[in-house]
Amino acid sequence: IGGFFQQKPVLKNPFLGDALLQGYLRRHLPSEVLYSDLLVFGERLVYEVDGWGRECETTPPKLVTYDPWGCRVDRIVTSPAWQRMKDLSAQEGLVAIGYERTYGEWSRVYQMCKLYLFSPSSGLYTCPLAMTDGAAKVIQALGVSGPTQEAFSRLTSRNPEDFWTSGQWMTERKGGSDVGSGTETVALPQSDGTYRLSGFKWFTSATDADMTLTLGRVADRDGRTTPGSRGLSLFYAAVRDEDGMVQGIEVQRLKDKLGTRQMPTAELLLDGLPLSEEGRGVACIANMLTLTRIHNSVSAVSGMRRVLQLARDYATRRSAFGKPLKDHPLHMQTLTRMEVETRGAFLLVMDVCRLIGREETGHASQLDTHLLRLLTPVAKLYTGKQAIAVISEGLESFGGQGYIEDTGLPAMLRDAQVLSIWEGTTNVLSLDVLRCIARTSGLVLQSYFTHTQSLIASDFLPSLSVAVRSVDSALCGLREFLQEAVLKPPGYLELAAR
Ligand code: MFK
Ligand code: FAD
Repeated sequence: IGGFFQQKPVLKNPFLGDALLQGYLRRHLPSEVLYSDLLVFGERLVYEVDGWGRECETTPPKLVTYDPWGCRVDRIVTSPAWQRMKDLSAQEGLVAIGYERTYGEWSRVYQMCKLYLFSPSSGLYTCPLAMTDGAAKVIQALGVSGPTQEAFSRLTSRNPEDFWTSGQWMTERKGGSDVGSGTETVALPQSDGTYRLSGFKWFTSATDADMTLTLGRVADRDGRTTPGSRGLSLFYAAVRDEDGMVQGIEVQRLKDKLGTRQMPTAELLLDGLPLSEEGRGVACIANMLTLTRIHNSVSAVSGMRRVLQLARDYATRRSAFGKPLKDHPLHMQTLTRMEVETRGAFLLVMDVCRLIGREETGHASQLDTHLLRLLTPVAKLYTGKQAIAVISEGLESFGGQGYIEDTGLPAMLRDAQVLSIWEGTTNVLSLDVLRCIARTSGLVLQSYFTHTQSLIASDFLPSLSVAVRSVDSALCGLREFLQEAVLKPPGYLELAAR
């Protein structure tokens, strides 16, 4: 009925459509091989992978608790598309690139650019990849040996047959932000040097992982444990046996979530899980947190970029009041505001990726190390919030269609909402920023101002303005504390306000 049908927005090669990304790479990493890898990957995303991403959303994972004969199996059934994402991730080196280091200190930037292109089409597969990358980093930092040697080579493999993903099981019912006092899982030493874990993990994403890193409290002979985060140790556990069945775990249920529905998030009962490595608890897993928080920031920016690419395309196809939306100055002003936010966030996040690449390849100065420590939580907390706002605005730019489920647009907003919650909420990360300022007697902040001065000198203003707003946001509501506890003598706040 009726003669008019609206053309839909068309996804084009996200690499070709991103002048800022291309410009950034040309400036810092001028490599034809890399450029052509991203170009080809961009085509693959449009013609192959984006459809799998939708399939992950429409065919969410299911938990099969018993087999037909009544045996407990706790099998998480994921869509074929989710399986294909795993193979693709290995083939494309989405974790491996960070460890092969073909581009030296710029390898992380390359890897994160590729993930930035992949993320909005990935059906949330970037979540297990973030944790996999974080686990590989922790294992590498602790020294690759014994069973973790095999784990490391699998986590960083390009061969789909060998490739493993990892979980990051920290949160328990009593504490997600405050894992130090909230963790009730007990680790009992065994005679063979391994540990058996007994506890309940309240949020475990990508529960179909092959291994996990998790926290527990080592018990002495009498079963006594040390309270607080000093009592926590880090454990490695292979989650599956050779037939791919979970071992030593009961999956209580899969969570019914606002978004991220493509990916299983379970409640797990760890019961006699055999373990091999004991680490240094919170301090050790902090390596993982740094990297997964960077992944989170990359996902946030890529969500903003994707909604903008689609909104721009739609503005050429949709007309109102006698002309295309692209010819309405007010509509274009809205898109331009989103563009500025996205560009600033991209530059901030890439700067953090650059810093971690320098640190991992031994090129980091003390200033770089300080900046990485300060800007990782700042970028995560700021872009997490920013993505929700920008993507919400993006949905509005499609009018009513932005609210219609099978356009795929509402899922973008649902999935963005988690970015400010997991991997540390906004306030918890704000406190992390303050803690690192306090623990370095303000040195990290001094490094930040030195850095921003050099950015002004090098015309890098978009990154600067976002970074300044980010720090402001991180410090918001905490100024009194800051002045009293840390900043009274040097007066950094006054400096920041200038
Ligand atoms: C698409 C991308 C998706 C990404 C994947 C998402 C999947 C979802 C995965 C999750 O959500 S996993 C769960 C994430 N959970 C959190 O992020 C917990 C949030 N809470 C915090 O971050 C708290 O600040 C923290 C648990 C770290 C506080 O614990 P404590 O024990 O009170 O910390 P404390 O005493 O400040 O620090 C203990 C040690 O850790 C210290 O080292 P030392 O013992 O050597 O002095 C700290 O320096 C170190 N540390 C803490 N935070 C750090 C850090 N080191 C470096 N960076 C940090 N951010
Ligand atoms: P709480 O710590 O109870 O926080 C509640 C509120 O209090 C928040 O607003 C917080 O900002 C605030 N708050 C807490 N402490 C302070 C403070 N000191 N000052 C000011 N405000 C404070 N966890 C895992 O370990 N592994 C996973 O795979 C995983 N996957 C997840 C998947 C999804 C979809 C979601 C939603 C969560 C997942 N989580 C996972 C859990 C997530 O990391 C935690 O929910 C998060 O860290 C917050 O912890 P909490 O839920 O205990 O909230």
